[in-house]
Amino acid sequence: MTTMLSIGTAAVAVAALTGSASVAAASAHTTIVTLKHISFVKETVRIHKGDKVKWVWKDPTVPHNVTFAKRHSKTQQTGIYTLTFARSGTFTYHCTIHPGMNGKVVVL
Ligand SMILES: [Cu+2]
Repeated sequence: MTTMLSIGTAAVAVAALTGSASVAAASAHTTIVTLKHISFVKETVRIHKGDKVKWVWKDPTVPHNVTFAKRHSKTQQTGIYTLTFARSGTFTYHCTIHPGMNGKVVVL
């Protein structure tokens, strides 16, 4: 009885250690932009070189896309799209379906 109990405790300790190790490995930041009410929220995000932006679709009945000059997501109603920004600069994007639905990523 006592032996079984201590094995269980050891297993929990190992799981906790693994969890904290994977958090430490993720050094780049991810900024989330939501597609909601036919707009990008937030419209302008500021990040650093090597960081990611993750767009999350939350307008369930309206399709959108994220379109940059050189890259674009697919048009969809739910899902995500992630890009890593390796160079500094200001990158504007828009949704090709909705005029005025614009966003900007400023990479410092
Ligand atoms: Cu749209």
